[in-house]
Amino acid sequence: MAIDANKPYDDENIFAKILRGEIPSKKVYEDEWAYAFHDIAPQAPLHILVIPKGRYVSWNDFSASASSEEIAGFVRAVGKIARDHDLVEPGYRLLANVGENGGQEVPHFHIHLFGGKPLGRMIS
Ligand code: D5M
Repeated sequence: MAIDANKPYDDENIFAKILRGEIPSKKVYEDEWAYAFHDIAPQAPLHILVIPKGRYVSWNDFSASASSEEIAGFVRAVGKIARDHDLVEPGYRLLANVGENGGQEVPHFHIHLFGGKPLGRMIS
């Protein structure tokens, strides 16, 4: 079920637990700002989730409240993960679901990175 992105951050959400190491994940990258792991239900041959280490429910509060350093660190991490997976030449897709109409299910901001095949014009 889609979440209300305007609620306060819930420290018991599943990605918070992954960040704390309380539940397992297939990690592909980690630095000071970001943690990335394989999606549990991949929708493309490569489907990675990149999450900030900070406590943000969605793009709404991340874009409004994160420091410039944090935003830059996170964005650079997403780019590095794409390069490290040789996605620059074939291309890939980035997606962030936001709130109820966006179909967001996990209330910790995340970017989906899809790759590994031609993805068509859009995922809806
Ligand atoms: O997408 C939330 C995504 O999170 C969805 O593609 C499944 C994925 N997911 C949920 N639980 C896990 C665990 N435990 N590991 C890896 N991936 C997970 P949304 O944008 O919120 O709709």
